[in-house]
Amino acid sequence: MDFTEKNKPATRIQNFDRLVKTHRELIERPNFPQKDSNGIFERYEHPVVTAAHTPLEWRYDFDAETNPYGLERIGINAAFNPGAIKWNDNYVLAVRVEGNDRKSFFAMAESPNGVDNFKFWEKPVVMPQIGEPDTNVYDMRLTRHEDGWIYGIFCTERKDKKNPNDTTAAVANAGIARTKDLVNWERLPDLISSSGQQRNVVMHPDFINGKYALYTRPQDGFIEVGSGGGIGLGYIKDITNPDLEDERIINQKAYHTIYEMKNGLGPAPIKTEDGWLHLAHGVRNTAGGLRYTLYMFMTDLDDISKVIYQPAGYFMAPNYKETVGDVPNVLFANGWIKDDDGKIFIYYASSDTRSHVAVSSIDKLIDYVKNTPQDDFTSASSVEKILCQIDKNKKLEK
Ligand code: M1P
Repeated sequence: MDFTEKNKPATRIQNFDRLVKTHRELIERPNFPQKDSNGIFERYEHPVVTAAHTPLEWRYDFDAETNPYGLERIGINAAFNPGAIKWNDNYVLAVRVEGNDRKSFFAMAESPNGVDNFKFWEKPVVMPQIGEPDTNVYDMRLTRHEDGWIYGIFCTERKDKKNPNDTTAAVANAGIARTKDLVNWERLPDLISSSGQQRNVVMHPDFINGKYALYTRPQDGFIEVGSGGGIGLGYIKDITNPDLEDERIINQKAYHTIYEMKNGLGPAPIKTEDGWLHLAHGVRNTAGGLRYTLYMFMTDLDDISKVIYQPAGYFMAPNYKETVGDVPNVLFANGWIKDDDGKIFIYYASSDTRSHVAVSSIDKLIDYVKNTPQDDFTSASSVEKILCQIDKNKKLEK
């Protein structure tokens, strides 16, 4: 915050010092791993970014003359679904910031250690508009591509003009932008695909046979995937004319699983010696509404369309506190960072409200993906696996 004399208003609002103190205390609050862990990952105690972390200058007019009551002028409702990237040795999140007006935009928040002290950059991202303006943008996945650019692929949402009288009817597609500095963005045309709508589109970091590879989630409607759905994979020859070819589903929805209703890829996959490690979300319906959990799978290094491991069930589900928020019972992740020492920072959001971190390592996640039993889709086979493990453990006791 620049509080130099030059920028100082004639008289500041009377609550200025208190606001600054409370904000600073929140941002500088240390964050520690929670005591309970399943060994696979460690959740951290506090969310890393919330609406209250957004800069005071975005929300308050500090001038007592024009804001005599010291009121918040521009409210921020939520800060969630962040993309993530390691940047100049720091951890940078491309946060989906949502105003009280329900419009989302992107803003970068940076931390020196990945778990606390996340500070927003001075200004939100100014996303160039080409063609029909976006009504709303969200859920940016950042990919450092081997072509030298950093791509941000995000959902762009606009009114469905085919249903002019339905004020809730929308069309979702993938917006594509690229940058070299995370500040100046070049907007490319939106994804051209044969599906009615697209969400959860993610760019693969390497060229595949000289083409850009994109993970997709084709869907018939805005919320319902309908006859579409599943995580798809398609290819683009020229990213400045992003015409998706050969799209096919590589990770299907399946009856009576945590991804029964829909699924979608999270961040770009991480390359390991054993395969490409993927983090995704799965959605099932319940009497209490949709439930979003995170799951993992691994694809072949030589054939990125081939799933070679997929543990049964979820990797992470909302804990009690995380179930509460604007859209309850949701965990969603579209950002993670792998450090050179193998540490993995998984950035996830709870209930479309706030952003958290969980920490693991590449070795643990490979072990998790390869050695957690896969789903055989019946209760009897799940019992069978428990019995096998009991027997194995019994032998150890003798
Ligand atoms: O509200 C939960 C999530 O719903 C959508 O995800 P999906 O398309 O997979 O259902 C997105 O709007 C996402 O931002 C949101 O977190």
